Amino acid sequence: MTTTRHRTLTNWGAYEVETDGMEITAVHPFAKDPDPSPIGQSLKAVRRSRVERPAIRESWFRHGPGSRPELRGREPFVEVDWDVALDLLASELDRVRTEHGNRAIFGGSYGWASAGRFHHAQSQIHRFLNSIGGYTYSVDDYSIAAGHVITPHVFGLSFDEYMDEQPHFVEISEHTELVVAFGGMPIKNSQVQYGGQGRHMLNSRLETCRDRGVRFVNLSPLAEDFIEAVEAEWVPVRPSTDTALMLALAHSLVIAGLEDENFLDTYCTGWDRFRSYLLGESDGIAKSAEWAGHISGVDADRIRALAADMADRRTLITVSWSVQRTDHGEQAYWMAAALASMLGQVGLPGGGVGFGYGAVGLNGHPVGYHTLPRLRQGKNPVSDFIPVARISDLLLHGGEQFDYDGQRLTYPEIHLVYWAGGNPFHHHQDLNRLADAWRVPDTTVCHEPFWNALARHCDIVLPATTPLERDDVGGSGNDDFVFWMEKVIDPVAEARNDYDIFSELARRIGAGDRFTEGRTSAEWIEHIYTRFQGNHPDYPTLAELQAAGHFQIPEEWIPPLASSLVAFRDDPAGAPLQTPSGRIELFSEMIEGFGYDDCPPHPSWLEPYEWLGNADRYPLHLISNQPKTRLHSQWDHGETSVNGKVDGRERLGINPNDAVDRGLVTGDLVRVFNERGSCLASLLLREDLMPGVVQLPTGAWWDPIEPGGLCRAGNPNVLTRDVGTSKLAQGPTAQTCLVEVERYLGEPSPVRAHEAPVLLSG
Ligand SMILES: Nc1nc2c(c(=O)[nH]1)N[C@H]1C(S)=C(S)[C@@H](COP(=O)(O)OP(=O)(O)OC[C@H]3O[C@@H](n4cnc5c(=O)[nH]c(N)nc54)[C@H](O)[C@@H]3O)O[C@H]1N2
Ligand SMILES: Nc1nc2c(c(=O)[nH]1)N[C@H]1C(S)=C(S)[C@@H](COP(=O)(O)OP(=O)(O)OC[C@H]3O[C@@H](n4cnc5c(=O)[nH]c(N)nc54)[C@H](O)[C@@H]3O)O[C@H]1N2
Ligand SMILES: [Mo]
Repeated sequence: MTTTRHRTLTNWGAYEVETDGMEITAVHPFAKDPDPSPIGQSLKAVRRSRVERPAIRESWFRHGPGSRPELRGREPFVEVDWDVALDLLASELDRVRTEHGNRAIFGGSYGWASAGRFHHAQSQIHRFLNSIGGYTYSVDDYSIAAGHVITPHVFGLSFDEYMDEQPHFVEISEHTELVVAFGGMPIKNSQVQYGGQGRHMLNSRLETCRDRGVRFVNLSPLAEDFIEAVEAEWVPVRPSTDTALMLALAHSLVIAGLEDENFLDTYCTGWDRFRSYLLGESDGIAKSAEWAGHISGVDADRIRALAADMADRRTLITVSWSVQRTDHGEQAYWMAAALASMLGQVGLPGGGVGFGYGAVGLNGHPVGYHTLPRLRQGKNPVSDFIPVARISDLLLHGGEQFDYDGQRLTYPEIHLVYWAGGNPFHHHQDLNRLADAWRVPDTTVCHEPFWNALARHCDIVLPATTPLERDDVGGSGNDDFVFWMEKVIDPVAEARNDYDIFSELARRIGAGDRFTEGRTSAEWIEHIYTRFQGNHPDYPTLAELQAAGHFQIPEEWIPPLASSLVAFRDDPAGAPLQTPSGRIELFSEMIEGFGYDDCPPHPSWLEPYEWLGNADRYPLHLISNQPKTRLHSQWDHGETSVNGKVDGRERLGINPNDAVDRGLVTGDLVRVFNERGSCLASLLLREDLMPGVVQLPTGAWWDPIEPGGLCRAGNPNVLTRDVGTSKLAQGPTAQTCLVEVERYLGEPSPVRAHEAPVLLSG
């Protein structure tokens, strides 16, 4: 058998993929990657579970838009020729925009899609929809929505700017003495980088820090949120209670007289108001170590000792993104900023507060997305938008008003939903509610390589290629490699590139030239690469990149980042922050002016809508964290993901005490449930999980037995609640969720998630 090898890039790293022309016979990690991710092995499943031909839901095909929407997700599909599908979709897009205006098209299309700068599905769909008059869009993301909105209010920087400025690896290893990590820095998460990465460095960088004497404290329900090698001290914290714990650390500083008065006076505003809340002067409740001990489950003496330690040395407070994916998630980030301000180390090397080190991998100096090749998306003439996680509300409450960051906005009435490169039936909370909301539009459309739950729920499903089936150039703003991504195999069955699908649709709607500018994919890749290289004459030409496969941007070519926090520290009057006061806002008059009952004007503890402190019928807190074995729902049918399951079902982690109470052992088939839904999982007893907490990773393809019924595969989003963090950010709150677990006594129905639906020929 002769095989060939081709370089590709994924969101979890670079690989050389070996093929006999049909199957992927082997996947070899990139030689320069010291710690490659096993997720790459799943690429061998490229021909399985594929959408092979354009498919249209039967009722929609026979009776037109809006027919029997309640059958979405369980009706057969009619397979049709590309021309039939494209003609139908083009005329439906035209009908909706003519009858209802472009705002009736929801094209937010949130999701991670695949690596590759040109074939990036979100860039393609947004450019296409802009070329035909625009669409209702979405803002922020599922990762850090609350962080995105609160950070500018506190630091006067966008969240992305803040992430660029926060202490980087070299600073931490050289200056930081103590890292106090809320939500840890899970190594599993650093496998992944939006856009791809050449090298996985978190492991070795954490070891370097340890060798230089940096001490780590892991404040998290899961010990596994740090690698063992750094010997982090594990302090189990009840989920969704971090704000209370941080308040008590702050209170302990004040009681011991350890807060940095000079920093608070010079660089912050609102310390008085906040201090009076901390001490209980404003509300009668001192936020003491004892008070927070009852809430968070952390011993009061431990809290006081940690506060003293933090004041005594160069301390970096880190907060994972998961911590703000909770009810009132804004407060945790704001409170972390307040605590760091009280230590007076913001703007000092290796001090202050930083967010998401597990997710972005204790990165070095970021290259910045702006410097990479990219496809311009054009201008969207429609001004309507939603905070990304309000998708079900949008569909259910068209015409009604909602709040967001000081604005009163109206949900437009949506008639058509169009998705390419994301999977709302993976990422959204309360999937049974989403399925109800999904019945509202006349038409739902997606481009998908695979028959996952999104594809099953659409009226028109167009088969898309994966990156293995096309050339591209790839790279990430958080990494210093640029890759040539080479096509490995021909498109599977009738799959087409998103670009080619949109080009055909645009042509039918009379926007062909606007969308394509007369270029083929290959010409576009050359165009965007050449434009990028034109700004950096030292970079290789496209031909040189293609020949070499990749290049690493030398450190000295990466422009130095101006740190506004350092400048502010040096000269608070001359280089003020871009907040209303020019300082770090521990009290925000602007937020006070919004008058939100669920987002007070200074960091505050607000009881989450459900948590271990008010657990009754559902006594266990569910953590649905990111999966070790895949990227979200991507390649769920691939070997790395499948090997992590039992009989096709996810494993639910539980503390042995909670298992004993329920008479359960490892390997038991259990039902996880609450009032919103239920799923099956295979039980796994874990000593490294705190009592009262269970853990089920995200990403199993949703596989309900019947509408609203038991999910056989173990998708945690049948259990999570679909409520925003607050009126400020309206972010998702997936990590705030109570459940109960019991042995499943029914006949275990086999998982069908990876099978295609019934397909009829057209
Ligand atoms: N319970 C719970 N839920 C969560 C989270 C949580 O912590 N807990 N985390 C949230 C977070 S942070 C995120 S970012 C989201 C992630 O949610 P998503 O980003 O929506 O999840 P993915 O599985 O990455 O979905 C990408 C989809 O794009 C498809 N795709 C890949 N490449 C291409 C392409 O080139 N073209 C086309 N047309 N399609 C392509 C894939 O097959 C897949 O279906 O999930 C969120 N959901
Ligand atoms: N392998 C892999 N890596 C990924 C992804 C993936 O799908 N697969 N997805 C990527 C994406 S899109 C994102 S946004 C990032 C997400 O990065 P994070 O948001 O940090 O990731 P999670 O895995 O959801 O959460 C990390 C840990 O936080 C802890 N935790 C949860 N809730 C709480 C809480 O209330 N308090 C405290 N103190 N700890 C809590 C849990 O123990 C959990 O293991 O990861 C990225 N990395
Ligand atoms: Mo994310």
